[in-house]
Amino acid sequence: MQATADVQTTNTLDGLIDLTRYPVDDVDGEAGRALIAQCRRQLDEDGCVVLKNFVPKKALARLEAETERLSPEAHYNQIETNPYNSAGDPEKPLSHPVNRFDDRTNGFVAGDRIDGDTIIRQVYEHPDFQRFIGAVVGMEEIHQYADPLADLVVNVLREGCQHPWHYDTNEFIVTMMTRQSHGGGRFEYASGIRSPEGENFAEVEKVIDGDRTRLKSLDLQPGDLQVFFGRYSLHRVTPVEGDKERHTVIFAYAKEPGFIGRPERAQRIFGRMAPVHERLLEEGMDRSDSLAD
Ligand SMILES: O=C(O)CCC(=O)C(=O)O
Ligand SMILES: [Fe+2]
Repeated sequence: MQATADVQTTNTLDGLIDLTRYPVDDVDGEAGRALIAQCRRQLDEDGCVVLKNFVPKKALARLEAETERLSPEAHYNQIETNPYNSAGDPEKPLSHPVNRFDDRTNGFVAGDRIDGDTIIRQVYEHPDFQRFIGAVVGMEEIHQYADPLADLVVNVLREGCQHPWHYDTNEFIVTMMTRQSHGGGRFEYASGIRSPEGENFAEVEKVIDGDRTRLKSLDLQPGDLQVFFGRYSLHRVTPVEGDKERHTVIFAYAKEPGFIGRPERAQRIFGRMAPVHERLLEEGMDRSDSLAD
């Protein structure tokens, strides 16, 4: 019976998302449409929207416990990166942004460690949530990755760990904070600092040098959901201070179904591959796309 199935689908988000404040289960209703319009306006202006307390207070202890349990499974890969995730350019001065390398020191828990009964996976996979995110980012449809490692990941930053200034290559990123550190671990960004028309290196250099005039710094808390267009907004997570880890969950979606990241990337980011990556490696992967770093 269709009606029963619908009711069940809708119900699973009950208690996991504050549906009164954020009616993602009714995007065609008046409140749903108003919410989407507001999110779209903010994304348009700022490239970022934060939905505070998206997960209701009652579910926070459970949410925090989920990534706390998973975090020992994180794979840490320390790399030196510039904002462009590219090689440096010896023709340019050392002060140029392309030559500004810094340590990226986070750990990732891969998606195949995150069970179906967790809040994070239930939200990530829920058709209503996907429809809502699609409407917010202006895409008719969005699809979960078909990559069992990179679809849903926990980003773990221990004391002293950071995610230095960078741009994303993903169209958009959806993150949910599940645990905040005692100090540091702030998400900072320079909205729209570059554009398809130009890199704006002079301004980027100022930001890397410590100029904070155009920066926004978010006070994210467990249960907050963030949608971010990181392709044109330079951003970072500042070093974590204190012995409490910072956890964010990254929900990865693509425009087309069936997206699988490159096997080499899986190996680098997660320290291993899934069977699907091994198969692709054997068959030889004829494709140019790759995931954002
Ligand atoms: O953990 C976060 O808040 C965001 C990290 C980030 O910028 C990224 O994964 O590209
Ligand atoms: Fe990023």
